[in-house]
Amino acid sequence: MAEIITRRAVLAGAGAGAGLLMSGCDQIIHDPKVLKYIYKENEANYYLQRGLSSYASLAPEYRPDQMSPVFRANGSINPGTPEYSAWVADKFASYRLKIYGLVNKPQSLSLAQIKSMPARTQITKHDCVEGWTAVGQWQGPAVGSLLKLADLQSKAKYIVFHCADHYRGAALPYYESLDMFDAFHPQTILAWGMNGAPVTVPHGAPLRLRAERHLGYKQAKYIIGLEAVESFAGIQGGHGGYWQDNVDYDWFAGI
Ligand SMILES: Nc1nc2c(c(=O)[nH]1)N[C@H]1C(S)=C(S)[C@@H](COP(=O)(O)O)O[C@H]1N2
Ligand SMILES: [Mo]
Repeated sequence: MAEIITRRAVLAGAGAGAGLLMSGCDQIIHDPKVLKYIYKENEANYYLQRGLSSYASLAPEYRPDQMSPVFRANGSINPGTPEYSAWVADKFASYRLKIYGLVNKPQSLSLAQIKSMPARTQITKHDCVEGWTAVGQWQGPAVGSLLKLADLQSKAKYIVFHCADHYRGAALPYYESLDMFDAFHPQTILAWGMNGAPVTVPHGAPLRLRAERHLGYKQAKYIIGLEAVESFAGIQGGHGGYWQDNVDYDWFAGI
C-alpha cells in the first residue's frame, strides 16, 4: 500500500508540474525520470512479493456491503470488430476460448463449457493507475484449472492473454501476461460473472482476467486466447503487454 501511495504522489506531482490532464491510462506517465523511479519501486516490489509471499497469500477480499455502487468501465468498452459483434448478436454461442502454444492438448472451449467448470467468487478492489478504485464481485474458473486441461509443457514460463479489442484503433490487439506463479494463483480467474450478472460488454464480455494482486491494466478484458510461451520474444512488441510495449508501463504491476 505504501508503494501505491508513493507512486500516486509522484504521479500527481509530475502531472501537476507538467500541466497534464489526469484522465486516461495513456495520458499519465510519459516523463522518463518518473518512469525510471516507478520501475525501481516495482522491481523491488516484484522481488519482495516473490520472496516473502507464499503461494497462498491472497489479495484482500471484501463483504457484499462494501461493493462500489458504480464500477467504472475503462479502456476499450466494445471491441466492435465484425467477429466480436457476431458473438454479441448470438449471445456468445459461437465464441470459443483457445488455449495453445506450449501445451500438449490445445483447447477450444465454448462459454457453456467454461461456465460448467467449478467457479470461484471473489469481491476485490480494482486499482487503476489513473487513480481510481472500485470494489466488485467476480466469478469464474481458476486460470490454473483451464491450463490443466491443456496440459502445459515444462518449457512454458508465461501465459499470454490475447484480447479481441484494438485499444483506440491500435494496429495490434490488447494483450497481457502473467508468470506461472500468478497464472496458478487461486485468485487468478477468467471471470464470466460480475456483481451477480454476466460480465457486460463494457467490462470485457464474455470473459475477462482477474489477477487480484495486480493493477487494473493487467485485468485483460475480451479474452479470446491463452498462449503458453517460454518468453515474450515474437509476441507483439516483446514486453508482455499492450501498455508495456506502447508506454513502457511496468510488466509486473504488483499491488
Ligand atoms: N482488452 C482490454 N483489457 C483491458 C483494457 C483495455 O483497454 N482492453 N483496459 C485496462 C485498464 S487500464 C483497466 S483500468 C481495466 C478496466 O476494467 P473495467 O472496464 O472493467 O473497469 O481494464 C483493463 N483491461
Ligand atoms: Mo487502468
